[in-house]
Amino acid sequence: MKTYYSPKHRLRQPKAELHDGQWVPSFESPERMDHILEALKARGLDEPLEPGGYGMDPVLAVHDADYIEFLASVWERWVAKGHQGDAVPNIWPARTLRDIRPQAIEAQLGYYALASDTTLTEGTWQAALAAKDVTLAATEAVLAGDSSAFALCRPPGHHASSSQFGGYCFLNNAVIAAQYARDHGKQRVAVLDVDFHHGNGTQEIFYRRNDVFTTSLHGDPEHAFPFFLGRADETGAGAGEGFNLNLPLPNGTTYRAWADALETALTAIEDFGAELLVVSLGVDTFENDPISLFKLTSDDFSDYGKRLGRLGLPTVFVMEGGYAVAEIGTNTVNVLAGFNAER
Ligand code: OKP
Ligand code: ZN
Repeated sequence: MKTYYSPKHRLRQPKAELHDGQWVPSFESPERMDHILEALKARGLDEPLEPGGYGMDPVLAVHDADYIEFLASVWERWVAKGHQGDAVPNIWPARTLRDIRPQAIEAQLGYYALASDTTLTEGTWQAALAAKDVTLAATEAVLAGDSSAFALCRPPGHHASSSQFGGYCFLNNAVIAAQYARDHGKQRVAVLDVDFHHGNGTQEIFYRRNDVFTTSLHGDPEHAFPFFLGRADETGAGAGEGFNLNLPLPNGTTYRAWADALETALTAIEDFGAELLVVSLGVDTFENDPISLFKLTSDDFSDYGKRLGRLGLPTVFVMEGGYAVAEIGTNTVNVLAGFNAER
């Protein structure tokens, strides 16, 4: 399995994150990638490859043009206005206000944000662009005939919607991959999201479509971020009715129940007739993850990697979350090695 990676992710170095009422080091850190690279090497997986450039068309195929213009220019505008620190959204067109887009950058930050956990920083846009190129390179490898590929990217993507950032995400890498596969010959594509958090952006972008099946196992949004999307009754709309499957699970879920839900998702992917699978690979389901609530062990990641391998589909793995930094490498590589063992 080829791995694609770009050191440009380091250009995103968020200074801090407001957590439990305190500014703490950001959970979504550059060091996450170092630990995964180290584990790939230690376990004898292939050396990472650097991606080429894929331009903006694959991005504009799934994100709104005004949102992309905002992301591309926000840092310069923020600095030009004399602001010193990182840009943090803190006012929204909330339910009791007007749904309008004022010109002030402080207002646009909220207009284009879904949470204040995600700061905009000097190199964020360059890092996000590199992440989508890493993902597109992995997708291209699978479209060219590789059985699978791994996009080792950050920032992650699955919370990014057509027009909003948040949950540490800016461009939805998995969605960009799925759409790219649709535009390059695959008729039916499935996105399986195994990150602890619901992939609200992935759901939103494909919600009205029947050519991309989306399914997500996640902490019940009654108790977990992103709270406002991810319930089981969200099954798609219009032509997309029946093409979104949410499998919310309670706090404290262990592997037995998680693996049952995975089988439900895999069966649905087979019934759909997927020709290519994109896996939003978050490993924050781990028992010691600092911001998540499931209880998977490192061995469980190997087991579900095997189950994914047995599905037999061309598969693009796209890195999402995972914040237990000391174990993120082991858990990620366990999935990939388990998958490889079945191919
Ligand atoms: C991104 B991904 C801690 C909570 C802040 C919510 C989690 C975003 C997770 N202060 N943000 O799905 O792993
Ligand atoms: Zn997550």
